[in-house]
Amino acid sequence: MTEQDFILKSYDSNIENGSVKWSAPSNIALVKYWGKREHQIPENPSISFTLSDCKTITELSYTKKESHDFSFDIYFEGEKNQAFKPKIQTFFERIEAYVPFLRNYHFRIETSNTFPHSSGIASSASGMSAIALCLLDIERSLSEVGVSDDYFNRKASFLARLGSGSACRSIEGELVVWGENESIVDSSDLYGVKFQGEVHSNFKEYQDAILLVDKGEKKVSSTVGHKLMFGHPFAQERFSQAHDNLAKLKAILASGDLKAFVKIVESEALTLHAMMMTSMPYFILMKPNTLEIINKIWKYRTENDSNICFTLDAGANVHVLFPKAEKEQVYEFIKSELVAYCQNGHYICDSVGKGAKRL
Ligand code: 2P0
Repeated sequence: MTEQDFILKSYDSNIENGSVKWSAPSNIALVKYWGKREHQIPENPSISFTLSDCKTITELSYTKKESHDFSFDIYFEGEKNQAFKPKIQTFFERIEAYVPFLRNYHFRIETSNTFPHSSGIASSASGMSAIALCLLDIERSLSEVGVSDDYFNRKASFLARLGSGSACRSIEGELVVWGENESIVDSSDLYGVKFQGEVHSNFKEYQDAILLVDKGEKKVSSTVGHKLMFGHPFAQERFSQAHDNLAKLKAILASGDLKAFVKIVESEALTLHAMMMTSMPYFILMKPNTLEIINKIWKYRTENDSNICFTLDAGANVHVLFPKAEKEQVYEFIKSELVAYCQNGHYICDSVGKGAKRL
């Protein structure tokens, strides 16, 4: 599909008001997106596990108005919020061509997260996908032609991408690919697609314990980090490595080879941070406790013949990934050895989920 396929051509402009509500999950990338071109086009493909419990819940109420400027109010966890306004304004500007009714309504956006606000967990993926889904739901009510579920999900992902790249991977579960790659049929730079390959039972209900090492605001935003991949000395190698890793991961997901999975996933996390450390200007988002945890995970893995591994987002927190079969032992290990490195002893227990839901 191309951008043209996502332009809403005709709609019923007589609907006065209404309200829709969606929950959308966060996701954790296994092969990382780092580097983008204009219009939120990724430099390389990525694949992520959709999470189950870390979610944003958004209600979008709309009331007809004269068609002039965009008009919206945001309430975050019950309180009127000004801080998110510029991001939503930019989002509306980017998507207006595809959802032309935006100027016809005043929107009241009420949103909340199931995870703590200042946890260092990015809410842009779940937040942008939730609002994109609400808009698509409104579009479905206004549209004069029926839309298939497939189109609905693709357009929701397409809009979410224009809000925040990784958000396009937060519509469906359990694994989502974003970015063209030879080994993935139907993959696209424009939206995320549900991974259709075979997935071995080893990867079903995979666990993700998110260790909150640092809940503070990041020193360098992801948007700035992506930009630093322009002219980065290792960029081209990195982009082609991501293509290879995705193809390898596809085979690993089918075979159930947990040892090979661990290698790809940890290498991707460290490569992501290596790109940050070798950009100009360079920066480090890991903290001393991030490294303490990584070393403890490696020790535990060797001593217990475990398949536990870690991955990192653009921050200091550690996502500890492990098969469901190891759940009990790994949580014992986390409680006895890793909690000490978490800020205020906080961590979140999550697992792979099935995607967004209409509420
Ligand atoms: C990812 N991250 O694949 C990578 C790995 C963080 C580390 O996508 O500028 O918030 O909104 O497109 O999606 C975070 O970047 O950036 C991200 P924008 P986004 O999940």
